[in-house]
Amino acid sequence: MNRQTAILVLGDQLSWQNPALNQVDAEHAVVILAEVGEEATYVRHNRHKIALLFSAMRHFAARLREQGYQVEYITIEQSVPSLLAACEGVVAQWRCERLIVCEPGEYRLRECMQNWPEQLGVPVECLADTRFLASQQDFSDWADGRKQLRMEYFYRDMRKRYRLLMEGDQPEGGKWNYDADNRSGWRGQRDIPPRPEPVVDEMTRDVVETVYRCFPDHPGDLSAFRWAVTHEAAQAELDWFCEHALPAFGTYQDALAEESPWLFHGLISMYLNCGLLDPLPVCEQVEAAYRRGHCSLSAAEGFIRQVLGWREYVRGLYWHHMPDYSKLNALSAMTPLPEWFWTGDTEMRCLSQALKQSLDLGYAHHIQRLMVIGNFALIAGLDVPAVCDWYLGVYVDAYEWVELPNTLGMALFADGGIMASKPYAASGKYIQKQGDHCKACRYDPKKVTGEGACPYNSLYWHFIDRHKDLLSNNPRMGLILGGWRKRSDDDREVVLNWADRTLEQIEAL
Ligand code: FAD
Ligand code: DLZ
Ligand code: SF4
Repeated sequence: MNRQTAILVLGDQLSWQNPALNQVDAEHAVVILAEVGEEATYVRHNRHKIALLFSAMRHFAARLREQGYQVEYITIEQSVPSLLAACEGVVAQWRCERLIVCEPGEYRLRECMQNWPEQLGVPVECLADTRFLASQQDFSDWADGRKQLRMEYFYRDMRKRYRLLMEGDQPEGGKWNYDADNRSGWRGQRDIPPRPEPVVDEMTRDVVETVYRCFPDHPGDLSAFRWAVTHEAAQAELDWFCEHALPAFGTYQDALAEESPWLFHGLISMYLNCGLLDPLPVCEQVEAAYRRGHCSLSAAEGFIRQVLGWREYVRGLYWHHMPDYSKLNALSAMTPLPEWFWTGDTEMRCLSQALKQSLDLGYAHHIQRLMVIGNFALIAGLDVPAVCDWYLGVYVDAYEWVELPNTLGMALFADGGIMASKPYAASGKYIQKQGDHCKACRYDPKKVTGEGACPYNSLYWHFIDRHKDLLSNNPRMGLILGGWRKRSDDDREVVLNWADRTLEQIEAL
């Protein structure tokens, strides 16, 4: 048996646009897809994420076979420990002369692959990932010589480059950004459309059973498995979103609702990030919905900004700053993660709901990730690597290129402001304004100290006080710091003492 070229397709590269698949004719290649313990357990991955990838990998392998590819598919039950071991076996079996792979999305794996030519005894070609709209070179060219790498300017360039929501060389409607229209809180103003029932086929049922058996200690309630595992099914999810949720997406983008984990969000990051959807057609479909009058400009712009702007920007930032970025801890945050991060058992209603759905469903929307969980981690000073590993493990859409800048940079300000112009720290007042959790909570968002006071309140001021020197260089923090300094010493002491007490009892909150 001889196939000259082995092609490794990683679990998050399940796309016909994968450049490794476009290098050689099917009859000369053997494609490797491998479910391996090392990838599944390098953090405590949610069973939803493992099941989504294993099932999508199995479906993609079936498609490849239909297209005439020879596929070597290794299941988790074969107990091949690592991707390298999987490649070793196949390269030897088929006497391959080289291995081709599209570059992985995580630095960790890219580093490992440096040694693969020696370990495998054949050349390894690692191809640039062409499935993003800005290459690493594009981002570096944009970043070079800039003092600050703000997303807004990157996004404007991307709008011009891809001619999305443009009128000639001007932004559609005259403004680049309609963020100010996208901040409504949730008070049950309208019906939230029910999501379609998931279609779980036999292949997915098998995977679910296997994942329960092989990953007994991981979080994730797979009785609620609802993810698409093929391109067509992911496209159907996007179609449903454009039809039913997009019109309200902008308005309620920052809302927090007791009644729904999804609100009007897209639920497409998991598909974009594993290759089942490509970003440009997604943006074009949303623009088309606006052009035919189906949604407002602020809804379409709000959505396109996330995919064309934030998603591309965080990836650029990751590769621009790695490997040093992952070690940053600008605020020296080291408090151990409370145990309830792994159960959701806290009486803080907003947090309990966000944690529970993250653990059970593998999903939380942006404001839950940023302003509920991330904000708590920031103001309580939780250990940065532990928080990042938690986020990387828990979400179905998490890969380090996207998780790390969002968590370490945006939520925890541990990069000292490379990503965010000020820390996203907020008190309970913000959470109360954005949603309806507080009504159902044992804590009172209006109380700062004393029995029943919302923990976010005193912790917020504790955060401001302990970082006042660092924050005083930040013009956007001037007003808040000024207000804090104007308060009497006694007043400040009462708040800080209560926050200390709250931190001492963090496990019992
Ligand atoms: P929607 O609200 O419908 O948004 C549409 C799309 O825009 C998303 O699908 C996503 O592809 C993109 N997008 C929006 N915001 C961002 C962003 N900040 N960075 C990158 N893409 C964005 N997103 C991930 O894909 N993987 C992660 O591991 C991840 N970790 C995060 C951690 C923290 C602390 C925070 C604050 C955000 C994180 N995000 C992450 C970004 C964002 O929260 C998710 O992309 C979004 O919640 C996914 O749900 P959705 O598809 O319903 O998004
Ligand atoms: C996340 C993940 C998991 C859980 N399992 C596998 C796997 O068994 N095989 C595989 O090829 N990929 C998996 N992945 C995705 C990889 O971790 C991902 O390709 C790298 O982190 C690079 O982004
Ligand atoms: Fe969250 Fe505080 Fe509101 Fe409770 S009172 S839901 S802890 S913000």
